[in-house]
Amino acid sequence: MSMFCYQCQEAAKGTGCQVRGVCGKNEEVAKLQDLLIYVSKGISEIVVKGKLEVKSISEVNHQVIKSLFITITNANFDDNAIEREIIKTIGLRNELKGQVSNITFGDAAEFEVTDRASMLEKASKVGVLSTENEDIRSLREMIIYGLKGMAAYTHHALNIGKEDLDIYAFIYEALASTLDDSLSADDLVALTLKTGEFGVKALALLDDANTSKYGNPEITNVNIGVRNNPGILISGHDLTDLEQLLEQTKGTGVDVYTHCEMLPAHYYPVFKKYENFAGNYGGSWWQQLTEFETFNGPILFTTNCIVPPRSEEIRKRIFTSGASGYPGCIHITPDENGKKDFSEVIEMAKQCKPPTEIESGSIVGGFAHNQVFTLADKVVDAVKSGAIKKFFVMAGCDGRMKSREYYTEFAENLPKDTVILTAGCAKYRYNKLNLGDIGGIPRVLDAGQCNDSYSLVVIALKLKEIFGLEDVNELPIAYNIAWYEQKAVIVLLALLSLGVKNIHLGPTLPAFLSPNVAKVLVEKFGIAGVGQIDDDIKLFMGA
Ligand code: SF4
Ligand code: SF3
Repeated sequence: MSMFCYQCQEAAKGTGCQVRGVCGKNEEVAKLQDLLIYVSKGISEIVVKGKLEVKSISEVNHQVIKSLFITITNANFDDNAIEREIIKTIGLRNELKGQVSNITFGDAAEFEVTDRASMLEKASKVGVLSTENEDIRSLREMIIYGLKGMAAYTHHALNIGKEDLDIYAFIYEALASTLDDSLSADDLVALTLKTGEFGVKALALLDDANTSKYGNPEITNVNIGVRNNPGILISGHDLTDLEQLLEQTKGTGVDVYTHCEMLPAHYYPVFKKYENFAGNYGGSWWQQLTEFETFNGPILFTTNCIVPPRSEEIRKRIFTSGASGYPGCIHITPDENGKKDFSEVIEMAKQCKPPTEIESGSIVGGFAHNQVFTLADKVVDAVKSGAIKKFFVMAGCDGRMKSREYYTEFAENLPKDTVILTAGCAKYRYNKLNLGDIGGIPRVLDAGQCNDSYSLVVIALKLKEIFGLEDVNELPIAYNIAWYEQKAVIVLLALLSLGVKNIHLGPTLPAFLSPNVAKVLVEKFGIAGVGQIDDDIKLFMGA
């Protein structure tokens, strides 16, 4: 076995990728990612045992969240970039050690590597399978994947200038705990739930960062056709990159289109003022292989999900920033003030043909908490009158497996008196279907990106209050969540920590759940997979 990774829903054979990732990650990248996580654990051990004050080590805080983010599925395939982060993190780790004395640390805090070969050799001893007990391994990895999602959201908030030191302190505590052989499975189950609690904090932090900077999302029709100017396609989740790109393209004759998880940017008032913010191009991340061909212009990835491009021509048009990276693609780094220079992307766009139209019309979204609260009376009346029988939270990720057709068919077959609440790229399975509305309320309410699943929680808690219920599970809301990468893991853990029960997770349960850990989730939280559409709908509707 040359590598082992089972962090995403596409893990080979439902157990783990062992030669090359289904995502396209090769052995070297997989191993370097393992080592980056390992050295981040080492730093965490020093911070925790050395009782270092989180507020006095901000460079380390930022490095650790960036490192976690880089290892998220489909974020960074660039071995050289990951190697640079390992070297940087080891340097920071060694400086930190200089601040403490008389403490013995483990190998993660002490090991040294000299070159790529020694990195790969070390990595092969410290990866996922280095934990022998399968239940401990399962819990450790679930915590780490939750932390990766948490770090991604925290990183976006940081880019907007918002931080919560308690989140960093928790990340250190949790990462250090994954090295601690004295912790039992019960201890790690408790830590998993605590990870969910901090997940809620991270989601709230990012929500506050986004809405305080860009305004509250509002109902918006987003054009899915094209204009006649050349365009830049921006993908991923980072709104600060989008803001800078829109500023720099103003008046250049180059339009900006969103792709995949960047679609919800259109819902924010601040971005609406840009006349060259043209619309959304294409569908979910995995459709990029064909859609980038017809887009014709440059593509800027601010985060995941990158699919290895099929041709040199496309690769040359891909730029990356932040935690994302791809070998041979230009990576745009910020200056000391956080400013990124996108002139190379803009100049390339000017030389390219305008995008080829692949669809036309518009899609509606912007149903985040603030907007939904303004519609609260209407929604409550519809529930009381029986016009709306049930809400279905269908948030999360999309993926390329055929089994994901389940979600389209599920949405199509839901009774007409139900409403889908969505967030994340999972929405592309049903956001272009004509599912109609109930008394003017669309049957698919899109809150935004995967992190805006937070909005769905805030809405649920508000409805609980309005209806005077004791328990959020008494609401007429069912949860049928699709997952793919690690941000969905933190969203799931956040929902569990808020007491949400009976969540269905698909299209398959995570490979990283050992049978015993899966049993705990089933018994404690009623977690279940998905089955046949008709049976599932009957089950959800309580028939
Ligand atoms: Fe496999 Fe997913 Fe890991 Fe990629 S991220 S190597 S597809 S388990
Ligand atoms: Fe999608 Fe990659 Fe997860 Fe933000 S873009 S949800 S998969």
